[in-house]
Amino acid sequence: MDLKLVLLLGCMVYVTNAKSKKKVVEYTLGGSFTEQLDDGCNCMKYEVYCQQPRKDHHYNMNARQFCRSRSIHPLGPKGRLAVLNNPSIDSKVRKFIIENNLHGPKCITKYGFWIGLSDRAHEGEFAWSDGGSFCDGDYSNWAPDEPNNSKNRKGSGQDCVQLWFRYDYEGLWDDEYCDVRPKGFICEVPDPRCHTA
Ligand SMILES: [Ca+2]
Ligand SMILES: [Ca+2]
Repeated sequence: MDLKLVLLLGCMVYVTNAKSKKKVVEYTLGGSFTEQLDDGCNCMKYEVYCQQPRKDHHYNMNARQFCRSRSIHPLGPKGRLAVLNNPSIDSKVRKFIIENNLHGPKCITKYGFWIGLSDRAHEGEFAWSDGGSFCDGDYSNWAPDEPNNSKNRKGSGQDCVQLWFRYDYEGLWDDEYCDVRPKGFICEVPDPRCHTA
């Protein structure tokens, strides 16, 4: 191999490693469960992660990217922030969090978990992380007076949705600032063979 090319490759590896080392943020898995999908064949694994470290900064974006990197097998389909677009899976996830006390201080202190719903692209037009639209009449589970797109802390408002465990809301939905407070988050990871581990 040409010496220049070898040197160039060496530099590229070095830079990539330096970058990835800088980016590594550890997340704590609070718990997970696997659900069989309606097709009777495939499954979805739901992974509940505890609150992000404060240094994560771009909180929702980093949670989103992390979920997109998750897979059951290295070459298997990738995950995403959880799509809780029906009452069955929405209530199962909230129940799992409560039964395992993940809404308490052992897992989160900032009251919420990111899910895969946002109106980041167009204000007021929410969409799911799998590309699914969120239309009038579709299932929703908003907390009272939400989504309110509050601008108290940031002029651009609130565009990222959390399961909210503040007051007596046991995981009702709230639009929240995407990068003001660290949150827990919920990934869904396709599991074509329904592994339970
Ligand atoms: Ca908004
Ligand atoms: Ca709100």
